Amino acid sequence: MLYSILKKMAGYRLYVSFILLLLMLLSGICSYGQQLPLSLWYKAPAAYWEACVPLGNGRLGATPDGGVDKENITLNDITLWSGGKQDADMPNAYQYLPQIQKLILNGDNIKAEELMGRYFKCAGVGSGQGNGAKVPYGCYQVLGNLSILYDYGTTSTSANYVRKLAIDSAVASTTFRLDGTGYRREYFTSFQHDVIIIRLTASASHHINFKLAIGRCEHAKSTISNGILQMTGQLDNGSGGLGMKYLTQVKIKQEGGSLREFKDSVQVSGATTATIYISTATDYKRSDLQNFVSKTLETAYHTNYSTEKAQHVQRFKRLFDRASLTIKGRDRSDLPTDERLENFRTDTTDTGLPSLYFQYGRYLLISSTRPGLLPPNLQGLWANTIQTPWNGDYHLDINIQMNHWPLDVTNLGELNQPFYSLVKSLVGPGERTAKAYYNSPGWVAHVITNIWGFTSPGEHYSWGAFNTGSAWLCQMLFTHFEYSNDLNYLKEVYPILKGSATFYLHALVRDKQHNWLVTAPSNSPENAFYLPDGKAASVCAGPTIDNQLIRFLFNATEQSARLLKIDNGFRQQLTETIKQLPPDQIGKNGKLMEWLDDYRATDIHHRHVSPLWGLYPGNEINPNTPEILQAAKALLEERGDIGTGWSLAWKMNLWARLHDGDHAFELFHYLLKPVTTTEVNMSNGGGSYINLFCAHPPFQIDGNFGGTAGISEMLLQSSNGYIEILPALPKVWANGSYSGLCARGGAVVDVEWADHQAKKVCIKSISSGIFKIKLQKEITEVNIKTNGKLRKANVPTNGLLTLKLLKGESAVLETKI
Ligand code: FUC
Repeated sequence: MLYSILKKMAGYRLYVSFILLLLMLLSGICSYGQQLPLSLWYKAPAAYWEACVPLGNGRLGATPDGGVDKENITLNDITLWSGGKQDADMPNAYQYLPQIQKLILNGDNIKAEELMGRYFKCAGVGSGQGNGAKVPYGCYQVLGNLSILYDYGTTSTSANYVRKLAIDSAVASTTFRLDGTGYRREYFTSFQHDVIIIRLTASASHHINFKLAIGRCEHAKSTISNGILQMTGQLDNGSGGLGMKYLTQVKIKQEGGSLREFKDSVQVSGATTATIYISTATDYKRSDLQNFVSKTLETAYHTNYSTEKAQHVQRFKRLFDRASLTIKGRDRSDLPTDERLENFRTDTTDTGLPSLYFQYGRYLLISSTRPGLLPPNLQGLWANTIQTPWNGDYHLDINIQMNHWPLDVTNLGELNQPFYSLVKSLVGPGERTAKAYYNSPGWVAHVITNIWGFTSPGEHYSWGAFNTGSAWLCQMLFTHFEYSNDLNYLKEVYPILKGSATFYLHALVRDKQHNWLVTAPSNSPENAFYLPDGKAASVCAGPTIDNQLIRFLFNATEQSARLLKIDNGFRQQLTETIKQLPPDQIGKNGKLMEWLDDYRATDIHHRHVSPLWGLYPGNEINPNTPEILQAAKALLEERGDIGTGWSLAWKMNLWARLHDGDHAFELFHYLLKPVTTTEVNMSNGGGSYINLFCAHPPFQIDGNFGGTAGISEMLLQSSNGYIEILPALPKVWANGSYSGLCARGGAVVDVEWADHQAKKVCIKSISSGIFKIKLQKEITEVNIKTNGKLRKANVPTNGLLTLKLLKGESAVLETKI
């Protein structure tokens, strides 16, 4: 009986192995290259917060420092904000609008600014100049710190220390030996049961001794009962009252030894293993705080550790494993990441580092947002202070958008949902702001927003008047559609686009000099210029970026209405208005103009490269507009390479769009410049900390996402109506492969290349359509395999190969030179 069961099982196993092998072979048809193991690792504990490895499950974050005797684990919850809902609109601001517009259009920008300083800014203190923790705007804040004091009963020092983050499984570890015993800690923020878990083990029994406490430097009360350590508090609402509540519980499961409770800490002695569970939540959109936190804690606590970990890894991998990148060459993963970063300063042959960085951006995105919650903020979801830089908020003039640049192209489309839902939540407040300042229907958002729906202008006109933040958000929503071709999604977002387009249709004013329709007042984000009389001003009409953004929005809204077969009249109105928007202009020095008039910028190296929006992420500047393309390049050259972290990443994408892979790589090289300072630097300090977090400085995550997008943009582009394979490959990336990158139109692309030439390209279609593939010009022969049939294709004279694919079909192109 037993024999026959075993025989059946063996047969079953064989059968399963066969199926697995078949699946591997089948997926291998299109999936090129094997992803090398991916990790960040160090030989010493983190000496400062930006050296800690980040863990996150889209809601909870943890950054353990891996200290041997004393460990600090910084804890985060992406919803933990001070401040609260407020009405920050100046109710009668619109009354001053005609006067402000007239002044600007007559060249009296300074007088316009004076008026704006009084009547055309947000009511109150706005973001508190980026320090909004105690004002109504609020601030994203650290949740607290878990501190663990270990006791090894020895004065010996540790050996073989390794601190590691496996970004392909979202598990961190710390290992070392002490007096002959091996110690191991494992940490993860579970995607399964939504708790933070730390497991302590040792190679010998009863060797785990520690004291654990949880704290926060304000608004926190710690208590203990029935072995559960609890921290609770309520933050400032910024209006003199109490705001958001939070609750954190910690419970330890141990094998062997004993547990003692103190007033606000616990002590574990002589355990063989100990697993620490941290459950936490805020009352942001939740009324059952206590219930949720306890229930989540108990569910995880009663799940077997290995099962929990396996499920966590599996859920994470479901997203992470969709894309891979291998650049052949040297892989210096033998070096600890801090040394590797330092080595890369002079040795760019470490082609494993760009692959790691690419995947790290995807790791950080999966870890810092999740459907149903919030998009990644300025620091993703990792913060170690109460007053996070710039409030850890959502800036709409580059930062939140850059956070989402890699999303579609690197196959993480569902992570668009939190972004979409944040934008949707701005429509209501944005309609009130549109009325208050512009007496206009539709909705508008300016430069900054928070989880409380802030849409008013910023507190100072020099940066706070930029009013196409909302158009830029809409561009992101529409671009997501371009990748998926999902009409149901388009139907959902259409009212948001229409509301935004409605706003600009009403708010644009006639610039009599050129007879164009322009925004006024506005800024070219955070930059200023000299007026003819030599005075510096920031407020203007129709900066180039506004014209480009509105053109994109109107076109996208018109196209959406056409696809959805609605709003004919509205479509016509959009088409008519598009013709009246200012075109991109070239100044007398041959550079793309940043403003309507050919003003000189007060800072020609300014970090914001706003007029180049039309080149990337927009697409109106492209090879079909050669003169403007040239002028855009000239402007980019004048701006120079050096900048803040995100500015480097933006320029990397721009050089990729200009098909200059080596220059894009140079920018990537700057992005990986080792940085240790966290002092704010607004001009030239960009680089990376040793945990590969992007340094603005201070730490700001947009550069990570922009860098990942930049690498993708070097490998694949699809912004001009066709799919371009390896459009900006640098010399140092001669051979390699990737799989799972996505192109507009609904294609998933895998490529294998050698000597800078694509050898094999696989296009999988996720939505039926006609795909145009731009071949590298050296290619002389193409064989196409569709549905198992091989045929030789004529190499088209214009280099564009057309493929018609039904949903789910794929084509393999084999090319020869
Ligand atoms: C904008 C940028 C800054 C910084 C801040 C968070 O103000 O100009 O460089 O990224 O956002």
